[in-house]
Amino acid sequence: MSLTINRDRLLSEIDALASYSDAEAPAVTRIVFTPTDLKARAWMKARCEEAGLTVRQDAVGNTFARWNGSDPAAPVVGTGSHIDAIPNAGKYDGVVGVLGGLEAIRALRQSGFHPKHSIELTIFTSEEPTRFGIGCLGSRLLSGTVSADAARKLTDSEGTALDEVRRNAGFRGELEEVKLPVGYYAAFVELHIEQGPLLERQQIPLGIVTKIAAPASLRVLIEGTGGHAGGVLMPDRHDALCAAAELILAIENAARTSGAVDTVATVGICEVFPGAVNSIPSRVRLGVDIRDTDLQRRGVVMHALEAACHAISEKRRVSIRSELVNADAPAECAPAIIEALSQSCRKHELNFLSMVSRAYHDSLFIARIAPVAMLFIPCRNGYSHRPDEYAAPEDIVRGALVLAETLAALSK
Ligand code: HGY
Ligand code: MN
Ligand code: MN
Repeated sequence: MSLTINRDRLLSEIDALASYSDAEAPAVTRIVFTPTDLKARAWMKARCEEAGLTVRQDAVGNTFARWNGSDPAAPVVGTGSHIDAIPNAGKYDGVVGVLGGLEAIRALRQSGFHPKHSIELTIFTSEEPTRFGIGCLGSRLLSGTVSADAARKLTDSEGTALDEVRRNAGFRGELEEVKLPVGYYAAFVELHIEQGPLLERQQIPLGIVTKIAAPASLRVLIEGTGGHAGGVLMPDRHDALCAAAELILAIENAARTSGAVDTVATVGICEVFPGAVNSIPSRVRLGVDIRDTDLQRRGVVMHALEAACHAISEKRRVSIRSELVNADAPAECAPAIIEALSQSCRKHELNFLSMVSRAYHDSLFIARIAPVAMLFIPCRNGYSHRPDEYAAPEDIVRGALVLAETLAALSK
């Protein structure tokens, strides 16, 4: 079987998809269920139908583009990723897995390959936590990791409920229908940029992911007394932003001193109220992201956060309340899928690095219901979630080629 990836088409489609953005190029912003996202979804659906795939969308907008295999009863071999993008992101995160997956399927169809298992490209809804505060909403619902009832309680930053937003976006049906039946997948493989510097540093063209780190996120509300920036003397202040500053540094310190490089913590959201230069901050909302490959170490950082909340609240006489949004287990990738990826790399005499993914992905949740592995390609300086995110054309093509080879091996 000789496989040819259509490089020009793949690269031009990545550029075309990037044009669906609410930010100035080269930045990409594509928040789930916004008009821009819906246009991008419609464009993706047309590309999949043009490629001869049958497309269905579920009640939360997960999109499945299927190439029917010769045995309709056989479990599906899946691939895919996401096309939503956080504010001021790049154009490769998620997109390489979706368009690279589509291109891999096209190359297999063109080569005359006929799968026994149906091969299905999935575009997962809301991989990014931007709109509803939790990552991987679509794959959590597909895998049953989040229940329909719990999902219905989610609201976006305007307070609009998920059900209302998705129905207005045209996705009908009940969230209960999203969960996939047991045994749906025979295998799932996700192609993604590394979002880290290791492959580039070690000059290795591909990464095979053996483990996906465990993400946790929390919201913290800090309330002080506020007041006039001139009239309130320093000893009388209960400044919510100064308390937040202490807490942020305590969180950073806990991650830095965990004893392992795999422990990371970020405060990516800091909303200050009332946000006037001459008014002492009375309320601060923080968004905290804590990850590790080891649950016990992650737990130590989360306990340190709680202890710091208590100590700072006492010392500064402000109220501090933390709310856990998610605390997920890590995922071990399946040896059989790792082996299939390794065989494909060897077949093309491509070196690869076995590695951990510190970013989370939809595969983290699909791993709850299927044997999963991921294939990484390098990204320049490891940059991601920034407009200068970049993957070289030859790396993208190599990733799609090895993915195609692997999908063929798994769907025979
Ligand atoms: O945050 C993550 O790891 C993913 O890129 N959403
Ligand atoms: Mn991302
Ligand atoms: Mn991603």
